[in-house]
Amino acid sequence: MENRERLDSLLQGCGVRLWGACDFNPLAGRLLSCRAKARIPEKAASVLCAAFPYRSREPLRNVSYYAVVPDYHSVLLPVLRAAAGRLSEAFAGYAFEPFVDNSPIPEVYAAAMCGLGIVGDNGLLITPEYGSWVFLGEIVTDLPLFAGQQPVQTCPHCGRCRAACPGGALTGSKMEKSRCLSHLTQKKGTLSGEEAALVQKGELVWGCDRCQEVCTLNRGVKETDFPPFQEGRIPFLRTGDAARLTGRAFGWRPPEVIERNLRLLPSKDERLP
Ligand code: B12
Repeated sequence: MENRERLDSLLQGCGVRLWGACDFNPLAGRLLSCRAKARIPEKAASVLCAAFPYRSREPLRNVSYYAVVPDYHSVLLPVLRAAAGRLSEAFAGYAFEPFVDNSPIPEVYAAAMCGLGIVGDNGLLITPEYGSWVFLGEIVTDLPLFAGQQPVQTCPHCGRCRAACPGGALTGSKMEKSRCLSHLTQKKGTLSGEEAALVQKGELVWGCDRCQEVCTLNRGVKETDFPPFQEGRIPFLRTGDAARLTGRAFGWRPPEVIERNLRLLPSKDERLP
């Protein structure tokens, strides 16, 4: 890729260590519908994807690892905005738009096309260094960096994630969201009896990590060395915490959702000695 070294030093300077680039065109027909879609530059040509590791081992927790750390949207957007700003200065006349999660880009596939890792049967991007314990974000630009389709590699299909999924959400060719505990623990309102029973099969009052915990490619991977995710970690929530704590990934839902889950998993409301 032309400009690789220049881009690398610029992105590293902004705290973006793991990144890659791919052609926008193969993604154009697969964009997710969301309001942020309007921000995609008119003549989008390339996507710069970045991965940020977030996991440190937690001996005791009742929320999934992604919610232990400060809200990744608030952490990563400023990093990518700063990077986009530096890129605009370095490549005058081109547009650079950052996105995190709330993004029209199917981030897992885009990151795989950028060579950041492979796509697991659990639908997640698995990097060689940190496994799947990374958040993704990207900058879409009209600067041509890469043409053509880069192949997306997949995991060796060992079957562990499929077998371990508490809700059996990974049995078909697509993830069945309605049986995914991550989805159910985040769902607003009253859960049906079947949904509540599934939440009770899990261990966590927010999110689910089962398909990642059993993944063979996650064995022996490095813990996070990204400073914003090494601090401010809250692995355990008790009644009342969700309303009190701000700037967390669960903040986009009313606190009643976690309170409901704590009632479904009462033993998880007690901090063990
Ligand atoms: C909505 C969403 C969820 C929903 C639904 C997920 C789903 N798969 O339907 C719920 C709440 C369940 C969820 C759960 C989780 N999520 Co989520 N989620 C998203 C979000 C916002 C959109 C995903 C989406 O709706 N995809 C649409 C469906 C249709 O995608 P799909 O089934 O994969 O179909 C696409 C592919 O088939 C693709 N495709 C197939 N073949 C090919 C080939 C090529 C060449 C291309 C280009 C595309 C392509 O095209 C389809 C349409 O785009 C993304 C961020 C993003 N913008 O991508 C994060 C994201 C995927 N989630 C993330 C995380 C961390 C999680 C959890 C681990 C959180 C947790 N601990 O509980 C769990 C994991 C559950 C699991 N195993 O998937 C991370 C994943 C990071 C990683 N390492 O991969 C992301 C990327 C957020 C981020 N910015 O970091 N999530």
